[in-house]
Amino acid sequence: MTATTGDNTAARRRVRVAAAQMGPIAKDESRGEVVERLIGLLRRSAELAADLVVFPELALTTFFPRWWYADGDPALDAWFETAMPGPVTQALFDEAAALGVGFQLGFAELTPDGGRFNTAILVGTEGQELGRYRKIHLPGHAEHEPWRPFQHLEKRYFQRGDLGFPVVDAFGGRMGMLICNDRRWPEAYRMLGLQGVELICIGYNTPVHNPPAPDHDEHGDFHNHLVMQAGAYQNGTFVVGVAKAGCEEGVDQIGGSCVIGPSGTILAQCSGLGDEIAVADCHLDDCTSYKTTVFDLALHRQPDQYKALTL
Ligand code: CDT
Repeated sequence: MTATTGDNTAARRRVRVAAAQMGPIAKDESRGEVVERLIGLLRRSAELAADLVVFPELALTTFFPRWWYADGDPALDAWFETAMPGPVTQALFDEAAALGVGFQLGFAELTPDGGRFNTAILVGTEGQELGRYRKIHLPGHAEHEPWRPFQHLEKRYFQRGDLGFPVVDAFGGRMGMLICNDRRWPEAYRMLGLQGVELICIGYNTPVHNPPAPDHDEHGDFHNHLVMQAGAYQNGTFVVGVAKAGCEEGVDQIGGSCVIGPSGTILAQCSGLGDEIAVADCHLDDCTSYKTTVFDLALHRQPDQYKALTL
């Protein structure tokens, strides 16, 4: 665990953020067991006086898109949540409210009308949902590809998010969410940057090995930080990136969960591949010098020259 603290004058807006990395979740680990792990991370974060705890993408289950399921297979439906909170996850919301800590949680969402999304929610210190984001950049493939050592079937199991890139004013600042592969796309950060975002929460599950491009594997940790640090700096915002890490059902996933400042530098980082917390104070007013000078978006952007971006 690493910790950074800065001065805490009343004039400066400060949110203490815990990047709550998780180690692997086994395929047969129950929701109840996972929620107990999440509650443990929540309590440890509260002991560190965190205001906001950020959990990974699809934090309630193993990363199930690595397996093929035929349409309509009830085993696929079992990975999805039909209510949030639901009967099992309610305990997490209750504990957060009792501790007075907010959190961001990723999960697979099955809506009443059959919509399937890779979703994250932001929950306030009273256990109330403040905002919801549904992943827009879905990686991988839609058909079974047996040549792969493991599947990445997000394009099959999820629809593209239909909520845009929302921001929500909470924790004394302007918050946004992205999910995993979104973090590799500058447009995703910029959509939030254009709305004045000051802190972006990002959960991820990233295999070390990318079967279609194995030559990228050795750069996985570098690429992870490269894109998040650039996204932070180029939009004058804090970024909190949180992994589900370690060897999950035979697939190694990267760690490197961290809190990044608007300078683009890493303020705190997990060191291992298991359940671990990295905490940092995010002084949100530190965003201002970036947002009002080199990345004054209203002053310096040249959108009429960017038309190809929306073709
Ligand atoms: N979960 C997720 O989005 N993972 C992707 C893996 C890319 S390789 C198909 C990522 O961008 O980390």
